[in-house]
Amino acid sequence: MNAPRWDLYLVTDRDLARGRPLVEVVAAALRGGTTVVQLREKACETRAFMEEARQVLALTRAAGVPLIINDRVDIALAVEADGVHLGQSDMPYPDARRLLGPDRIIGLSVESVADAQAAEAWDVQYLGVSPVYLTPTKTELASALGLEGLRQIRSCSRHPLVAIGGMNAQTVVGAIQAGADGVAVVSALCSADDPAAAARDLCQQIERARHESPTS
Ligand code: TZP
Ligand code: MG
Repeated sequence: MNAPRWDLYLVTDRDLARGRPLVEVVAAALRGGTTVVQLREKACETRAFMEEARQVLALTRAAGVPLIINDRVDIALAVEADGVHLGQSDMPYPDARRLLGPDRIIGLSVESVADAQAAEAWDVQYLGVSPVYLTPTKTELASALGLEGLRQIRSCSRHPLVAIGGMNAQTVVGAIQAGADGVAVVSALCSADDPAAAARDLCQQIERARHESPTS
């Protein structure tokens, strides 16, 4: 696996896939240029989660992009996924690193400048800056960081930043220009009429953001 590119990071949600099999949505998103996939299952039996992870892993390996498992260090190890994503209430980073070893990806959600400062001590591969905007996709979120919060986290963190929450073709430019290395999306890909076309569009917006100054 080459060094990961965080540009367009798909977080899956089977309930938002409009009845389509998740693997179909992931395959289309990869065709459109998605650079990371996180499998996120909140109500799935372990065995079904593992079977799905193995199917998605075949797709991500073929595309040369990392597969990250949300929360479940055990499943990431069992299926030999590329890494895990941890929230602030999930397994602490040092324990996850001990189990996963030095080479697997560990990403961590940060919801405040204080969370990002605490993560300076850890060799995480990226921080998920969460949420930039409030979103119907995850309703238990208390408040949004906004672009100003993202900028503040950029200024105090050495890690790559992936912006999440309300990211879509209209909002990604602002997030990249505020210092995000990439954007993570759920509904903008899982619920798109054409996830491949939606991914291509998002990739174009990300490239545009990198080549335009914030005021132009
Ligand atoms: N973590 C923070 S916001 C969020 C998650 C999983 C959901 C983002 O969903 P969407 O549809 O991309 O706004
Ligand atoms: Mg979690």
